[in-house]
This record gives sequence, structure tokens and C-alpha cells, in this order.
Amino acid sequence: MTLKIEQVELRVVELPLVEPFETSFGREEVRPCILLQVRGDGLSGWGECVAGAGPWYAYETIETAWHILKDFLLPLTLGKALEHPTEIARGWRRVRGHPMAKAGLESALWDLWARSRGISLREALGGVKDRVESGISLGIQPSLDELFKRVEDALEQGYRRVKLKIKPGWDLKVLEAVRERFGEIPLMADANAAYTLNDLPTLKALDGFGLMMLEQPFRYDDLVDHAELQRQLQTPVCLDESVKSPDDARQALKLGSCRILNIKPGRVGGPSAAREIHDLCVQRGVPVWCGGMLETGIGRAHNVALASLSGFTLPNDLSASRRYYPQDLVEPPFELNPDGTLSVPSGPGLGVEVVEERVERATVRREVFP
Ligand code: OSB
Ligand code: MG
Repeated sequence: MTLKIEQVELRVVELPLVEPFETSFGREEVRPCILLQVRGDGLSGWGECVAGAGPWYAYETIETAWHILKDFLLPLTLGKALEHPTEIARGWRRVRGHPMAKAGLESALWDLWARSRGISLREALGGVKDRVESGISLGIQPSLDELFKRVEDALEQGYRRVKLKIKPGWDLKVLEAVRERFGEIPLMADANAAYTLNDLPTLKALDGFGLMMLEQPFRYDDLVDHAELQRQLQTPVCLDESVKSPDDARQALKLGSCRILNIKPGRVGGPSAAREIHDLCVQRGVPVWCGGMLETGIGRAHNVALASLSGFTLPNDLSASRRYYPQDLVEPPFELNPDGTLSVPSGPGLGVEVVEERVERATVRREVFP
């Protein structure tokens, strides 16, 4: 049974967030992203590309991803036999970088491939869990009171850990206040590359707060300074932005740049690369968790399936649909179980239904190849 990749549809959708999401690199009220639909043999697979409107989190943007997909990745993909998604992705190695563009297309191929075999993405990827642990990522707030409300609400709903976005000026006093108010809750901080080694005194002071980890304090592609920081810090450093490939992960572990890894398939080049990094970390005894990019239900279903692999032992940035969007693009939407987990869908492919009429309504650009 060989499945031919006959057609790919690209579109940009824009979904309003339930509330603005602010990090050290910017503030978003609407999440734009590229959705991909790959067709073959009367079946179709959905993927999501996490590149944003501007080069703030990473250098890729919707425009660069569209260009790389249209002019380079699709010509290397259309008309090919889909023996396995990893096989197709290997054919893209000539294209340097652009992991988000690659990840979007590869994820759609995984959905198509899994559907063609009548298996779930979890099964396709080798996942073992029925439920994945849910954490919540809270953006920078206008005031401490606003933040307290968000934390209280998250704990009440059952989220298994709280991640606070920090930046210079919104760090020590915030963590101190949250600790004082909420006690020993599972807590971590994400700096999104807002610090440098000059901030060492501030970062060392973070050791006093018993954080599960400090995510990406330094520059988006740094490994060396993170290694120096990790040597001087008790709190585990977790890398996000700096790890864009399995090679980056290997080098980060070799240098001691972190003790924990955030794996986002959208950032590291796709599900195959994400799994490779997972396997490497399991081998080295490094705990991992699945990060998020405010994905719609399509990207979330892909991430939840990945997080069902055995090495994802820490709570993930995988929250309920309604934490992100008033109306998600999939049915049923992802909901938080009372035990603070999301259930891993078990139906074929994504295991959730993409509501095409909602996708249509959110679409601002579209092109079909060929
Ligand atoms: O750094 O993890 C990050 C969202 C957009 C860009 C970067 C990040 C994030 C988040 C949100 O923290 C995580 C989520 O999707 O729940
Ligand atoms: Mg992060």
C-alpha cells in the first residue's frame, strides 16, 4: 500500500486569543499561523506551522515559512510516495534551518500517514500514556493583583504547575510575592532570552525561590553562557529557543547548558526531530516536557500525542483549549481533566475533528499546490 502525496493546501488563519499574551519579547492579541492540509488517496492530514507574525521568538515568520514551503519544501514533497513521514523529512535536509516550516509540513504528513493506517498519532509516534500532565504558562500581567488572580484560577482548575513569564523588572519581586501568597506550589519561570551574564546576581537570587526550573534566560541561540550559568546555579536551567535541532540538543547536553529540555516539535524541525531529542534525553537521563506556541487544536493534538512518549515526565505547556481561544478549531476541544491532565485522543490521526467551517472563517490567505 503506497500513498502518494497528491496535493497540499496552505492557509494563514488568525484566531483571537481569550486574552493578550505578553512575554519579554512582545504582546499578542491574535494568533496567526499557517495551517497545512496534505491530501492523498482520498485522505487528508492536518498540520500547523508555529511561525509567528514577526521574528521575535525565532527568526522565522509566517512570510518566510510560506516562502520556504512553497518554493523549496513542497517541490521536494509533492508527487512522492509516503512510505513514512521521517523518510520524506530526510529529503529536506538540503534546506538549511527553517525548522518551523519543516515541522508544519511534517506534522501534516504524520496525520495523513497515521490516518492511512487507521492508527492514532500517539500510536504512530510510539506514545504510551493515555493522559499528559498539564501546566499553564502565564504571561506578564499589568499588575501583581492580576497575576494573583490568574494563578489562583489556574490552581483551582487543577493545573499541575504554573509557569510565569519574567523579564528584567518583572522577576524577583513577582516570584517573591507569588511564593508568599501561594506557598510551595510547583512553579517555574521563563525569561524568553531577556537576560545576559551581566544579570548573574539577579539570576542567582532566583535560587532562593525553589523553582522547578528557569527557562531560556539567555540569547535565543546561546549554549555557552547557559553552560556557565548552569554551573553557578542550583535551579535547573531549561532550554527552549536555543535548541532548534537534535544537534543543538546533543551539544547542549555535552556542554552542560541545561538539565531539562523543553521540546517543541514546531521549533526543532518536526515530530521526527522531536522524537530523536526525546530519545537522546531518555538515554542521558535528562527530563523533558512538551512546550507550546499557543497552538490551535490542530497543533495541540500533535503536541499531546508527542507528550504521550515515556520520557515526558514533567508537566507540559499543554493547557485546555479555552485557556487560549474562545472557540478552538477542533471538536471536541481539549479540556482539563480533574486530575490536571489532558486526555490523549485515540481515534485515527489527530483523533479530533477539524471543524472546516471554523477554519474557513478564520482564513485570511490560501493557496493550493498544485
Ligand atoms: O516561550 O514557551 C514559550 C508561547 C509563545 C511563544 C513562546 C512561548 C510560549 C508559551 C506558551 O509559553 C505555551 C503554551 O502554548 O501554552
Ligand atoms: Mg519558553
